[in-house]
Amino acid sequence: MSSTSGTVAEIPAELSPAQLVGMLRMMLRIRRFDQRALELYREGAMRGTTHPYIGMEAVAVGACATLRPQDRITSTHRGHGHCLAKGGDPRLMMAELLGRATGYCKGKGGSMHIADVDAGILGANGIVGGGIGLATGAALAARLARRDDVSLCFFGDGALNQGILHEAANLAAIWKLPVVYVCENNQYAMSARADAFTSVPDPAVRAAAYGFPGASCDGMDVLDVYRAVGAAVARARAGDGPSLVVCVTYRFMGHHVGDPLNYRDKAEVERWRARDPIERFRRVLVAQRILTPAEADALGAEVEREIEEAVAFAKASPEPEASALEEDVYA
Ligand SMILES: Cc1ncc(C[n+]2csc(CCOP(=O)(O)OP(=O)(O)O)c2C)c(N)n1
Ligand SMILES: [Mg+2]
Repeated sequence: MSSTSGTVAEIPAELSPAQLVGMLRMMLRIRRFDQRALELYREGAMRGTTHPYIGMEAVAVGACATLRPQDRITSTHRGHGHCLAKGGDPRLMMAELLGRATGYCKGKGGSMHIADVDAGILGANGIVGGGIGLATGAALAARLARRDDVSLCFFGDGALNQGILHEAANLAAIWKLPVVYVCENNQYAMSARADAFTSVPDPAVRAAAYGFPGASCDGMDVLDVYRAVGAAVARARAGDGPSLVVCVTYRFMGHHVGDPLNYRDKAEVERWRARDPIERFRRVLVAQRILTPAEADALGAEVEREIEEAVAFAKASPEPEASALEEDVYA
C-alpha cells in the first residue's frame, strides 16, 4: 500500500503512456459526469435521486483498467463511475438520468438501474450488497462455459455485514470461482461511520476466514488500486479463486444529492480533499513527463465537451410514450 501522504505507487511497467492518459481521462469523465448530474438534478431536470461518485474515481478506474472487455462487473447505487470505467456510454447514461426513451433503460429505470450487458456491466443496484450474488453467479457461469472471464464485484463498506457476502464468499472459495470482491471503503454508509458498524478496522482481514487472500489498498491512488486489483484479477483468471480487495477512499459529496451532510467533521473532509485522486494522478503524469500541464488542461476541456454533448443528446431525446408503460416489465 502506498503511503497516505500524497505519494503515489510506482507506475507499473506494463501501462503505456496512452493507457495512463486514458486512465486520467476516465477519472475526469467520471467527475464531470457526476458534477453535471448534480447540476441537472438541482435545476429540476432529473427525477429520483443520484449518488455522486466524486472523490472515489481512482477505485473504478484502477479496478476496471485491469479487466478485459468480456469480463463482467456488478455495481451499486453509486454506480456511474463503475459504468463509465467499464465502457458505458455517457450519452445513454445521461439520457437515462433524464428519463428519456434513448436511455439505457428507455428512461424507465433511472440512475440505479443502468446496465449494459454487452459491455459486461451487469447493473447498478439499489439493494445494498445486491451485486454480490450476481457477480458470484456470473463467475460460476464463466466457469461452466469454460471461459477465463473474471467477475468483479464493487460494493460499499455498508454491504460488509450483509449475509449474502458471507454466503457468496464461502461458496466462491469452495468452488474457486473467478471473482474479485472490491470493497469501496469510503468509511460511511449514509450517515453511519464504518467504525461504528464493522467489527474490524481493516475488513480485508475477513478474507482469511474464507481461505482466500485479502488486501487493502489506497483507494485515492489509481495506481495502487490497479496494482492490488490487478493481482487479484490475475489470480482469478489463472483459476486460483477469489480475493477481497478493500480500497480505502472517501466520498467528497453527500450520500445523495439531498444529503444535508451534517455528520462529518470539516477538518476530516479537508484532509481527504487534499488527497484528490485526480489531482494526484495528474501531478504524477506531469512529473513523469507523460503529459504537459497544457495537455492535461486540454484533456479536461475535451471531457467537458463530451459530457455537454451527452447532456444535449439527453435533452433532445423524447420521453417514453405512455403506450410503452408496460413494455420490458416483468412483474
Ligand atoms: C438492503 C438495503 N438496506 C438498506 C438500504 C438503504 N441504503 C441505501 S444506500 C445505503 C448505504 C450504503 O453504504 P455503502 O455500502 O457504504 O455505500 P456508499 O453509499 O458509501 O457508496 C443504505 C443503508 C438499501 N438500499 N438496501
Ligand atoms: Mg460507504
